[in-house]
Order: sequence, then structure tokens, then C-alpha cells
Amino acid sequence: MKRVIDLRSDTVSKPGPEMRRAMYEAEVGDDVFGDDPTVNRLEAVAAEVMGKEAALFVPSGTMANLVAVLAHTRPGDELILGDESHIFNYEVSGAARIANVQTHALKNTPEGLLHPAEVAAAVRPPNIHNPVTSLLCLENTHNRCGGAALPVTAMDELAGVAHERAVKVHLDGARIFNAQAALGVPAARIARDCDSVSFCLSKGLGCPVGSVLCGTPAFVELARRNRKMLGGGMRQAGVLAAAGLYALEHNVECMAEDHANARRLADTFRSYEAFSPNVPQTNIVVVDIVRGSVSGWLEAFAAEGILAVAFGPRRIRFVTHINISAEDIADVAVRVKRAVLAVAV
Ligand code: TLP
Repeated sequence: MKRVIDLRSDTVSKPGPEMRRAMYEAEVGDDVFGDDPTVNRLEAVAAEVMGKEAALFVPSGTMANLVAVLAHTRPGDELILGDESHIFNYEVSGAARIANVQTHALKNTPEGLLHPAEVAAAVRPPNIHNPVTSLLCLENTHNRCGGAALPVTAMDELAGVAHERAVKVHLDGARIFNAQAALGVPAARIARDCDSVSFCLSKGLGCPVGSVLCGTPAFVELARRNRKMLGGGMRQAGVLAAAGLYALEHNVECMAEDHANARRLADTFRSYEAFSPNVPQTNIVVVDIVRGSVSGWLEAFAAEGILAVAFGPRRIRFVTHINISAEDIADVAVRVKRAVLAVAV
């Protein structure tokens, strides 16, 4: 039986022996009492890496975004975001259901950006009829825009447009270290003009669980309260935070290799007329299906031991990660060739 090469997401990676050892050896305490030294250390390190004053360890990227929205807004406010953003598409309407904010989605450019003029126009003027626009959410790298790394100048400009209008900015930086590797700019610089930034430990960094939300001490205090409300107050969470500390020390550099693997994977697909892949900037390869169907190709790939996900009616997504080597990508090329022969479209 050939080895399954799982490219459904970078969330599927499994912790290796050194990370597990760090988890095993973690010093722990009750984090709801603020007693877990490993969680406290992770929060301090994360804040520093992101250039913010404080941080909060949360179970997931979804909860990081939700507690950020809760902390930055009041019920009935309006939140501006991109129509391709994760918060708008994949977070079960948490912003609407739990934070009671109205989402105002603007069209994302293919590069994952928003037009500054459209953001400016979307901010509601004070009027008895209008909701209060209190938050702009950005995403870097941009998942549905094929892992695009948003340039710092564009981020700064959008944050400027928001701040001039007293609107706060949250960055969903689930994959901000991929942006760091692609842009050659430190994560703290990318997030500089954002009031808060979240990043995932459970994606390219290879941890089993967790995200971190960073911002001012007052913001993080509020976010901590919101995390508790959502049931995200964890106890001896140091076993999980230890994985995060290990990853921040050892796994950030691996991302350049994930990106090289993604480029090679896209090249494989480009050599067939049935497929039209993006030119990946980071670890996400989106392949538009020119011939055949998404379900047909997913089945053919699965038969060859390659796992991917549907990412639209004519699109499949592949994500490289820490458990995928250059040899695996070479192996995928051989398997894709066989799948193409089997489907024969
Ligand atoms: N993304 C997952 C799925 O939910 C689509 C994936 O496989 O890519 N922000 C961004 C930009 C994300 O891509 C994700 C997860 C999240 C937030 C949420 O993180 P989790 O899964 O930890 O809640």
C-alpha cells in the first residue's frame, strides 16, 4: 500500500518526536488562574515576535478571530472585510451570531487585497440610521486567493484608510509566517499598523493545536474575557503551548521549503491541459479544472493516494506543509501522471 500524501491542508501535519518531547516535558499550571508558566512564556514570545505588547493563547484560528471581533466591536456595529476572507466564508457566521456585528464584504482583488477607495467609501458616516463601522479585517497570507502574500505597503495603506476614520484593524495572520518567508519581511513589520493580529500554530508551524492573538494589554484583557465566555479558557494548556514555543524556535525556517515544494507541485499541474494552477507565492496551490470535474479528479487523486480538497465548483486546493518533502512532491508528479492516464479526459 503506498503512502498517502495528504495535501488537504497544512493543518494535517503531525507533531514529530522533538515537539512531542517538548510537550511531555512542559511545566504546567492552571492558565485560567494565569498560573501556567509555559502558556505565559508562549504569550510573551508571541507578542514580541508580532511587535505587540501582549498576547493570548487560544484553541483555534477561528476563536482568535472571533474574540478579536468581540473585543474591537459592539453589538450592532459593522465590520468591513473581503468577500474571499476566511472570517466571511468559513467561520460559521460567528461574527454575526456571537458578536452581533453586520459584515460588509468588499470584493477582494485576486491578490487578496481590498481597494483603499472602496474601504474608505464603505465606512459609514455618522447618521441616526447607520451602523457604526468599527473594524476592518485583513488576511495575510490570503487563503482563498491562493496563499497570496499581501505586500506591506498595501497593508499599511489599508490600515491608514481605516485609522483615519477611527476604524480599528485586525489581521487574520493565520499564515503570517508564510507571508514573512515570501515577502522577506518580519511578521512584526507586516502587522505593524494593525491593532491586533492572530496567527495559527496548527498550520505551517506544525503544532497539533492552537493560535495566538496579539495586541495591546487592554485589548488582550478583553479578549481573555471573551475567550472565557466562549469556553476557551484552558487549564494545564502548557502541554500545548510548549509545542508552540518549540515551533516558533524551530519551524519558522521550514516554510521556504514548503513554498518551493508548492511551486514544484504547481509546475506538475501546469504540464497538463486539464489543469490551470496558480503561481504559488506561498504553500497553497489552487488548481482550476479545465477538463473533467472536481469530484472526478479528487477521486482519481485519492485512488493514487493523494489527498486534496474542493475549493470551488471548478477548483481544487493542495497545501504543502512540514510533513511533505521534495521527494513526496516528486512522487506526486508520478502519481498525477497515472491519474491523468486513468481519467483520460
Ligand atoms: N483554514 C482551514 C479551513 O478552515 C479552510 C484551512 O484548511 O485552510 N484564518 C485562515 C486564513 C485560515 O485559513 C483558517 C483555517 C483559520 C483562520 C481558522 O483556523 P482554525 O482552523 O484553527 O480555526
